[in-house]
Amino acid sequence: MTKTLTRKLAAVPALALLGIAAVLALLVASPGDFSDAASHRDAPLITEDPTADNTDVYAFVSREPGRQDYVTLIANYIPLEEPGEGPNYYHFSDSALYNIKVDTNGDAKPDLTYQFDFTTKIGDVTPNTFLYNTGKIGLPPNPADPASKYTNLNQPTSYKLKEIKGNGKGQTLLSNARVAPINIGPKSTGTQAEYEALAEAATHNAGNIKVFAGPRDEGFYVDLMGAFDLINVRDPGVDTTSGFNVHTIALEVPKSRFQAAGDTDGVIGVWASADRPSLKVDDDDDDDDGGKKMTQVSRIGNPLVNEVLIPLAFKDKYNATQPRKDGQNIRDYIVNPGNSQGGAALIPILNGLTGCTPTNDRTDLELILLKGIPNGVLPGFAGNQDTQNRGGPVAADVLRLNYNIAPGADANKLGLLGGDTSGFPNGRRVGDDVTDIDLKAAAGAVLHVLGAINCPASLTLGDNVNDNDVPYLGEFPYLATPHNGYNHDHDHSSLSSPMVAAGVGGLGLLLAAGLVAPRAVSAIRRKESED
Ligand SMILES: [Ca+2]
Ligand SMILES: [Ca+2]
Ligand SMILES: [Ca+2]
Ligand SMILES: [Ca+2]
Repeated sequence: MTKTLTRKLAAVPALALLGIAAVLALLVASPGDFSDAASHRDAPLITEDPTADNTDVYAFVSREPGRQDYVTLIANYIPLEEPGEGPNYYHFSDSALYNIKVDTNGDAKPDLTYQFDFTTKIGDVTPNTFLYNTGKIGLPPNPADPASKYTNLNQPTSYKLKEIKGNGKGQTLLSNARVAPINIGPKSTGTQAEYEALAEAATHNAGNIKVFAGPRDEGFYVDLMGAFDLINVRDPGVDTTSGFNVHTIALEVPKSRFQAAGDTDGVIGVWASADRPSLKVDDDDDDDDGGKKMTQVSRIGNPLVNEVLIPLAFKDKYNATQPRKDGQNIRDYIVNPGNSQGGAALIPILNGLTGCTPTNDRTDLELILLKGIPNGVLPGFAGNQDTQNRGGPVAADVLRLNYNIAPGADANKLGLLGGDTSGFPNGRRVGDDVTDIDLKAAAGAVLHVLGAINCPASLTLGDNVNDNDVPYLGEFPYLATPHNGYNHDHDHSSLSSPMVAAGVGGLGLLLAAGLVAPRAVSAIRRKESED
């Protein structure tokens, strides 16, 4: 792969490549049908700005023993970050704001925003070197003080963390808090255990909230290389993100804090974003006429929506708009992709593979991705709340978590589709195989198990990459130790293990029955009878 292509690939949010591949396939097949989108098939705007590019967001009840009263929220940035990219390693941008947002009352407006504002000092030990560190990086002298600096670190990054309420009032939770350094190599950061000790010193306590910021292993595993080659599925697939890192912000927040911010039913909606100052140079003097007004340049909720369901022509606008507008802006792309986008959209493409995927009237996807699962559908959902994971009336692409569900003892990577109510789309855990879940669901798996359609091929879809390249942590911040810049590879040799067959458990059947509720079933049957 050429450097240019690698960089483009690195800049595109993971699953976007599936969508691009689909579009390319159509361009090859019938160029005349897609002339408008052809002008948009270059990387969307945010791919020019990887440090502000959201890759994934996670929300789940903490799985660490004794932490069941807490929810872990994680947002990752910088797609396919090369661990050895020195001497000026990737770091959080000083001019961006990084946000994890929580809606407690279902109106798709944030009631709690956790906002990270980073500052990197270049040449903090000495400006008279080209190096990131001037010796082996050591633990801060006063680890209990978040502002105490690592030793020999010549480009330290720190941050201010604010918690902003729905009314706009904020409080500062941390100031000058250190970010974990890059895992450079044995001379700079020692053994893996020594590096992880450095990283652990970047987990801070802000009252009863735990906070971490720094590099981590990219926890999202997927065969982008196969997908990008015109959906060239292989078995086993190749974990394209193997050996790459991301930059992570993570919080562990007590459930009581959501309740204090207005949650009454145990359901929260979570999304992450990045903001940049909007710049405007409008006269010919040398003054900077740009204001300090911040503009959202990236966001993510569910791990499918902008990447594969939103057409290229709308992707930049998606990143700039707010979830509360999703009902009017993007619902039609999700529910009626055949009508709104035509044959080049993912779901019609999947129909080309299965021969049985409905391309319109996808109320099943509307419930999973935009509205949440309504009350009474799943007996496995615990608590006395009046919803399952439906947070409220406003359709929005946010990750909905019912935190009354305790973590499952044997987590199924297929989440709800595998009968595990503590996994995606009830929140999302770091190891959930969202590529397989999303592809199956988009192809009609939920409708199939209900019996609304006969589409067994939908159950077989997946990228045949079934696990991360390195083990996740069993404790906060859960994502694995970042790959070492000096000694890492992307050779994918760990992926020779045979594919694990994906099953749909009994609870999955119940889910399907509820999801497709009478409205969706009748809509699909009506469509079929018209055909
Ligand atoms: Ca709200
Ligand atoms: Ca990984
Ligand atoms: Ca709620
Ligand atoms: Ca997979």
